[in-house]
Amino acid sequence: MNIPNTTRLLDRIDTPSGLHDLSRDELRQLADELRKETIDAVSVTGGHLGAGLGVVELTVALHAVFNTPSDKLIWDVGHQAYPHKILTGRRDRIRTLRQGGGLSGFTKRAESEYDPFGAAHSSTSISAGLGFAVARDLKGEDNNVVAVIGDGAMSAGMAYEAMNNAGARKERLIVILNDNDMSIAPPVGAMSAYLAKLISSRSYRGFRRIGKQLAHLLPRPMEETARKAEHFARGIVTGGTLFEEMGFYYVGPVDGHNLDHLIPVLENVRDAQNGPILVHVVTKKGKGYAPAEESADKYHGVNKFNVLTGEQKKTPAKAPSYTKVFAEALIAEAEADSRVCAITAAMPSGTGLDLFAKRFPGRCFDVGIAEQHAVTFAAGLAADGMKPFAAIYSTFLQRAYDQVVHDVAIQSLPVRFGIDRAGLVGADGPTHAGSFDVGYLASLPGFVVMAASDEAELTHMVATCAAIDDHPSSVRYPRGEGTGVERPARGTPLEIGKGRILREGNSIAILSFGARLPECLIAADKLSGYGLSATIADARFAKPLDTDLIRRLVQNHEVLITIEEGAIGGFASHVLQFLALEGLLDKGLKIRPLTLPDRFQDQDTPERMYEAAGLDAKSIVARALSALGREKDAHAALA
Ligand SMILES: Cc1ncc(C[n+]2csc(CCOP(=O)(O)OP(=O)(O)O)c2C)c(N)n1
Repeated sequence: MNIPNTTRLLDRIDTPSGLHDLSRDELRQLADELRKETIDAVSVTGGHLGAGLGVVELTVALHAVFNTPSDKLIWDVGHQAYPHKILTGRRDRIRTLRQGGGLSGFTKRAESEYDPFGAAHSSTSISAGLGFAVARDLKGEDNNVVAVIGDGAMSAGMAYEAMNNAGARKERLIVILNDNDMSIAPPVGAMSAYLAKLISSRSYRGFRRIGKQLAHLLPRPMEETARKAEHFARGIVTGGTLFEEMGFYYVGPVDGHNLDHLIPVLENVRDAQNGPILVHVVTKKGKGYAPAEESADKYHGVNKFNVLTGEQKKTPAKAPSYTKVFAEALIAEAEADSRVCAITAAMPSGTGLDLFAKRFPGRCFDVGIAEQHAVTFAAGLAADGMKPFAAIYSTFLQRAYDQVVHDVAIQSLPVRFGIDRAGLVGADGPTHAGSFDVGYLASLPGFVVMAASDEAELTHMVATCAAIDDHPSSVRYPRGEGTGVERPARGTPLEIGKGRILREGNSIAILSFGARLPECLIAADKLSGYGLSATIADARFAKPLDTDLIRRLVQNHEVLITIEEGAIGGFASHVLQFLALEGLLDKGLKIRPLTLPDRFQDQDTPERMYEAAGLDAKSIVARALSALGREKDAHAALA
């Protein structure tokens, strides 16, 4: 990998069309340079590394064979697209990945014409690809459409819905199944076992065999050899695959790190004339970088790191993460009650359930990237007397909304939701922000909706969820470290629908729902500098609301500020609805609902994002002063 700077091919390539004239040897060299560049870039930005390293050769081969951007290349999830970004005119900004104002860590339409479809949530690429293929045919155009999907992403229902649709239609669509035998954690499920069986039962296919396989799809008259190839391709010789049964031509398995195999196979597939084709490409997550290849998670997501040693930069934690607190609180509940069990949708370490699984392997279920199934599976467990906790990030639970409504809420089943990554998440940006869960859960009759303001509260709320056995319930908590407060080994169930007052004042009431509470306390201190005393309350519940508390706050204060780490339509909407119906807004109350802004915020540090959202202490102070007509002071407070 020691390539003298003067002969670097990467320096000569501005767009992928530059790959079309390179020899095979040059493409191999380019792949080495691309791998090195990806490692160097991620070492200074942090981010997703293992997935990108695994597709370096595939990325080079795809851009060498296809003609992007008129051919559409759709990466599933998009976390493996850093090498693609480097080759598609974004190399000069690659060290801004995931930073404020920089490149997104995923594919993004607004960023480049080479990203025809944005992603970050998994398993969408085949559906989107079919949309592109149908649109192309309706418009009478002839470009190729290529969707690259991982084996982990193949655990989601959406992938099968798309194949079911595409396999019965006849549009030309190429699906590359990038099989690295990893999700974030090792993959789970029958499909994963099936793919492993396919690989172990067949040797890698080079272009000669693939060429035969595809012969009859090539633009030539049907000949005897082609007819034989038809038999061959349809699995009469090799045994049919699940993909063939679903109407795809299955091609593979192909060694995804061998350009001599990959390129001719892709050329054949490109020139095939009709129907959906699935190319099974076998790769290694973290390929070509020893620390990644050797680590358990293959460097799925990393902090900044030392390229030579692979050692990641760690800022010493001042407090445990909310994720860990959730897991420990849940373990404490499970120790006390054998009916407590836990479900994750392919995020055992992200949700802390890896800790739970260590203690209670038989009561922890990783269902794969299958949030919809996870929720209805939990509903089934609840319906038969278990106490399931579905631990799912706010953003990923969006995908399972009908299951939450139809299978859980309407049946009033006591499924407990541990909603991690609630609020802004920083570097992962708008696709991963936990903005909407309060809106979409608190609108459901009978749901108990809580938000934790610190680790002790989270511990109590987990206990509260465990105790609620006749309704669905949820507790949301943010990404990252807690406040460092002491917490009990096991929580005590809270009184449902009751908030708490932390500080009594008289002119301004600040009612917080969630983890902005420390900012509210800072704001109260600042307000005292303006001669104003603030009451600080922690609502704890968005549903049911603590109406006594709200009534008290509006009766004794001139200004009421509500604050939450969520979009419009969440906690404040419920407060306003209550106040309006009770006529409490008729008497000149000055109320200021602080929510996330009505736009998708691009990635940055969480602090800067909250500042931009107006949910930091300074903004709270400014809002309060402005509500009192002290505009000059408000302006100064923001400085
Ligand atoms: C709906 C959804 N749930 C969970 C995730 C979190 N997630 C990101 S990548 C990933 C694993 C994907 O595995 P695979 O498709 O095999 O890609 P690889 O990382 O191995 O290249 C998961 C679970 C997600 N992006 N989307």
